[in-house]
Amino acid sequence: MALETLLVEREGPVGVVTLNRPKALNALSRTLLTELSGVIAALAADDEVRAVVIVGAGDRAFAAGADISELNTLDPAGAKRHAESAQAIFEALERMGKPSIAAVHGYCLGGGCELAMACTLRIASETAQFGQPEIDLGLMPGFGGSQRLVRLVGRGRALALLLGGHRIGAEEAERIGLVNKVVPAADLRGQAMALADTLAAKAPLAVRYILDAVYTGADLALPQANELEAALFGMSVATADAKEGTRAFLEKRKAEFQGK
Ligand code: CO8
Repeated sequence: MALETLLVEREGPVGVVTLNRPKALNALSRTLLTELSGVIAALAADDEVRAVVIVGAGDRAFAAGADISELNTLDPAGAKRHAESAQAIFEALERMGKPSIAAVHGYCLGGGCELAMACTLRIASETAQFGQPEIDLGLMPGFGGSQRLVRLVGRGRALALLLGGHRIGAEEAERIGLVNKVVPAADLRGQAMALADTLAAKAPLAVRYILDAVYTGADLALPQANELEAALFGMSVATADAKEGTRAFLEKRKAEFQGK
């Protein structure tokens, strides 16, 4: 598939997706979202891909939001459809069954922040700036941001960002739990790739079950969430990788996981 707005590369078991509209600060146009949908489906289906890293092209932004030039022509019904379609794409990313890492530098705003939040983990360069500035356009987030931000940083902090529309730096984003780690700008890609390689070497079925337990469990009451955990734990014990992992521990050697 020829892509206009994304670059997709493979580095060993890691799929690297570059948001590639640097002149528009990698704003998430309809074309980009459609291409992202296809790329996520392909990466999810490829058993050799064990982790995904998403980065922004150029030196200024991960992504500065949805493409505003496309937003002001939307009618209410079209806007709802657009939001639903982007939400489905971000859900597909979140529920891909393998970990994704947003490696964030520069602006990470609006839909860009919503995309980063749909990734499993976020690493930020010291230069990164996060925010949900939709309010200053007379809008609100529509790609899941009002929901994922609350889940990541808590209601009070989420409301302050959603209603304030202001930007916060990488250190504050780390302090409130919006990002997992802040690194020097020059180390961003290297550290994101190193983390992706570490996750890619884990037992893939156990990774899948943990992601399922966390994301599905978050929407359940604790007793049902614990039932889900027990069921997934039983499934993890049934894997060849669990036998290998426990045997390797007892034999004092490194486990060789096969994804079975
Ligand atoms: N969309 C389209 N183009 C953009 C965007 C964007 N979000 N952000 C920047 N650009 C473009 C600019 O128009 C400019 O293009 P050009 O060179 O052709 O004029 C280029 O990128 C560079 O930007 P600036 O000249 O503005 O650079 P500055 O350094 O002056 O400012 C900022 C950088 C502060 C990041 C500024 O560009 C900015 O405020 N951008 C918009 C940020 C924003 O409001 N994002 C939220 C967008 S709304 C959203 O994400 C809603 C999601 C839910 C939608 C639901 C749909 C139904």
